[in-house]
Amino acid sequence: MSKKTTYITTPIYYVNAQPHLGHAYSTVVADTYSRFCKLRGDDVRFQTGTDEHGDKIVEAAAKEDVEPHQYVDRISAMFRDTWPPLDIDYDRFIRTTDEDHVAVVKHILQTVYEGGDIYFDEYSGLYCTGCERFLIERELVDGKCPDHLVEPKEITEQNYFFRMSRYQEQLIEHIKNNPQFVSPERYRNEVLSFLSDPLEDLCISRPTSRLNWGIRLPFDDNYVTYVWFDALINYLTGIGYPKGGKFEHYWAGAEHLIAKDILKPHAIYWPTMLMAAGVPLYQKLHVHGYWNVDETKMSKSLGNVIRPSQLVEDYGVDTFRYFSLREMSFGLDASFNSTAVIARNNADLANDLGNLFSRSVSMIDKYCELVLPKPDSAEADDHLQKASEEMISAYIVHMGDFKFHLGLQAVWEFVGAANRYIVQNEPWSLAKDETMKPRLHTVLYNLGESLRLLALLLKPVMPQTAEKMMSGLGIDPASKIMQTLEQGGAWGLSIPGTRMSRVANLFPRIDTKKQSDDRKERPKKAKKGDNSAKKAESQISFEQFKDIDLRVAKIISAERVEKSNKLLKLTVLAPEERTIVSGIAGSHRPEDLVGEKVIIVANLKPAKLMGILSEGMVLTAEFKDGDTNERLSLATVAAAVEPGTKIA
Ligand code: ME8
Repeated sequence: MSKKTTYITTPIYYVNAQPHLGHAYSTVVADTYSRFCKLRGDDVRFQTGTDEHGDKIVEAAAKEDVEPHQYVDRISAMFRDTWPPLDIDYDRFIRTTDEDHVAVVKHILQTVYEGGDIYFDEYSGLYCTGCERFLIERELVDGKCPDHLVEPKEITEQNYFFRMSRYQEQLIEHIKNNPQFVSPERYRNEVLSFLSDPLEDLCISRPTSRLNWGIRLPFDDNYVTYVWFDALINYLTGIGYPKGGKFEHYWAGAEHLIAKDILKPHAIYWPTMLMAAGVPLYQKLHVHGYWNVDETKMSKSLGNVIRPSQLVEDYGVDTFRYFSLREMSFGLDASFNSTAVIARNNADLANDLGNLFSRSVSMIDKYCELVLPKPDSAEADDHLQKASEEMISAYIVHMGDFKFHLGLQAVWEFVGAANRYIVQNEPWSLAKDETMKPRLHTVLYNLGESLRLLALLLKPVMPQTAEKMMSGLGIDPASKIMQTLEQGGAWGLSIPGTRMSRVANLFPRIDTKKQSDDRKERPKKAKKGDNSAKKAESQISFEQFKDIDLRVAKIISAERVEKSNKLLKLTVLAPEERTIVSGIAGSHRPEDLVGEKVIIVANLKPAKLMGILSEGMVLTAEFKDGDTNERLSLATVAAAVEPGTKIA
């Protein structure tokens, strides 16, 4: 069976500004999707690039007092250099100044012109330089362009027009018959609502007397091509249109990714252009929302523009990739703030995933000399396997639907299940009993297998982390079981006897204090009521929690400590007899306590209180009795629980 093809594209970014968080997000999404499709077994092509024509670029170059071609070379290179540190693995970086692109734009223009869909006409209209297009009256707010807050200029010009209106009904039909054509649904509805009014034709030329920097019309040398008509065609150029098998092969699987700002050119201009040129329409348009920073629109004038290099430096590439995909519900706006990134790093990555990995590998090290043990076939743990299967099916559906946050949620449910599996099975207790060795081996094998599946599924989102995990697990990334979900998604493919290795912490915790000191010169408004970082800071790892030995203790006698109003001397069974001195005399009468089953910290270092050696601590909750009296309530358990039972 031949492979499904997927051709995923990002917008080609304008070179009038430097790369920022928004560009980084779109490109990370496309890269993750491309890697996910490869994992699914597709034949994938991924394209990004830069949009280099138009008057905005001429203005930006003039500000720097350089020629447009020098300017675009410089900024385009900045975009190109931005991607390797973010692990963006594209197949082509296209520039609209590339020779092959210029030729394809001319070819399409000529085809559409000869087909009768381009005509020459005089036009008067309100032109906004920021938008690089004529605006219609109803788009203005208080007479100004709502995006650029300037009054558009009245211009009368002779120009070439694309007969877009001719394709209005055909486009409406197509969108109605193909629910997946524009998604999420809110953007599909927005496009249909726009199309409920008559569509105007599109002015697709600029006289060279006004703008010289662009692709000349093949049928009139006095004009250059309107930048959007030029830019959209990049999606065809990059896969070899019009000739060659590569074009037909990949175009059949074309999916575009954009943000909501450029919905209209992609959902209306582009499909009608394709119809006029006789090219089949793309398959899907995926539209995401906008990132704000600390709830505020990102803008140069506010000084809150976040650069991709800063993101990598501050948080590390995989933490940024994970955060952006986990935090934004695709299609909706989201707010970026450093507190939230650190919280996700410390809780989801360092605590949940990082600890699962390091504990599992260190137990395999301790009990099996770092070699993956052979599971006892009679000892299968179906529920863990079932949880892994549920994770994989949810992951495939959600990642394929651009619901990355749900895909990752499914993965983290499994991380939680694997962490609970350790607690439930206590490998450290199994290791104490020689007869439990087969069981211990099964548990450790299952942990190794869970980690392999996690590395496989996390590869598209966090390529470096997945590699580190594979290296720790001793699995060659080129091995068959790590190539596609089909080859590696089944449970039980890890090979017993594989030598593993200790690798550094997957995710060091990020110290919020250090971060804020480092970032003093770039102060950030903290999000109101956001305690997530504080919460993450005070969290302890499972390792740390495991070290606290909480047990049920039965009080068999209680008496006041001489010369103390606060202290009681308790004798408890937990299950062995021990003495604990506790400050509960103000809240409890000794005679009421005998027979109570309380919770104690059993491994607290013994300490002398009023000359009595106290071996542990009784847990209590503080409360107010009336306005002033502080009282303590003992944490107790049901009578049927045996003394000495471990609390987990
Ligand atoms: O529009 N949040 O280029 P552009 C999320 N050249 N994504 C954002 C964002 C934000 N705050 N800001 C920008 C152009 N983006 C044209 C495209 S395509 C044929 C031509 C991302 O540099 C998002 O992908 O203004 C958005 O659609 C794109 O950058 C706009 O990039």
